[in-house]
Amino acid sequence: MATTITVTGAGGQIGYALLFRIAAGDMLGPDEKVRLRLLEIPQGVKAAEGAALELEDGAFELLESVDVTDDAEVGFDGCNLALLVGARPRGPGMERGDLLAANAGIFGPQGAAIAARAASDVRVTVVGNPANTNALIASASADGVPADRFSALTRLDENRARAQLAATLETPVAAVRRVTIWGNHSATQFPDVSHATVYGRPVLDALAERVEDVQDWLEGTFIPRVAKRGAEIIEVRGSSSVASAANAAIEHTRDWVRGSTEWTSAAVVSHGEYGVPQGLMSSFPVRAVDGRWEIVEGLAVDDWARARIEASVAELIEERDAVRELGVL
Ligand code: NAX
Repeated sequence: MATTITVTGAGGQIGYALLFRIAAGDMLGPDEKVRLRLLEIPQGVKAAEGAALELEDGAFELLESVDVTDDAEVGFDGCNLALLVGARPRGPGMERGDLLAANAGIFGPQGAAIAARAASDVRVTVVGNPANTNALIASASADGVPADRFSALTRLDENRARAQLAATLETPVAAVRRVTIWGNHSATQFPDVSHATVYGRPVLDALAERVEDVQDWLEGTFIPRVAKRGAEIIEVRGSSSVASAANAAIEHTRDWVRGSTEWTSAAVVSHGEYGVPQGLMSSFPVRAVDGRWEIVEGLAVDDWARARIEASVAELIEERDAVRELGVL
């Protein structure tokens, strides 16, 4: 049996970077056949059709079929995995309320179509921004689908944080583990190294040998660099992160399906862990066990870290409340 994977925004940049890697087996492994459903809006269908032609030319042996559609009911029919990439970007002068309303108009109906048409084991990775709240909207609109089948991507932030630590410590990135992103996938996020290790040793100890004042470095260099990396990429590259975002989406979904022994970060529904209000889609340290994200519990959080987490969670609460005012939740 092949896995049916729906990619929304498949005609866009991240879609283009995702599809070929999925077809090549990078997400589900070399033994799992895949069927791709490319869901676009009418203006994006041509680009998705072009990608479908190239997928054909790739002669990927794991790829059983590719369908392009602008109908969500068709796009999510029988889908086991959905990557929700297509979203409404913030236009010039657009207020947050308008942005949330526009995205509620996308993720609400998509959540409903997932509930109506997807397979009973569906899992949904939300990439399109504002990713946490879009995941909340989709989940709230998917009657009968458990909220833990929805998660939003903060793996790119985690990867950025690990890479910055590795560069500073002059170690391979593989040696750096247990970096946590808390809160929202936005500039308020809290990249937390307090439990991170390098070759099994606390990162904080290793940093103390490299930088003059670890706390200053974290607050003045590391956290802003990670949180604003998206803007840095736009400035240097002239376009937003694409391949790194697609890579993170693949790693996130791969771990979710196939399991992860080490912890990672993902925005998942809160049951009140670490004081995050129940029902919010907030980023936590997680492990994937038997196809489910489990929040890593019992970590010590000091006052400084708690304040950082609360600041990001406050933003998620504001977004949720703005969406509630629209009558979506
Ligand atoms: P693009 O503008 O290149 O592509 C978006 C595509 O989505 C377009 O082809 C558009 O036609 C399609 N689309 C819009 N509404 C749709 C709908 N209702 N149904 C299906 N398709 C729809 O953007 P791209 O660079 O691919 O980025 C996609 C999203 O990822 C953006 O929201 C972006 O902000 C977000 N990102 C999220 C990241 C994360 O870590 N969570 C990092 C990268 C990226 O910034």
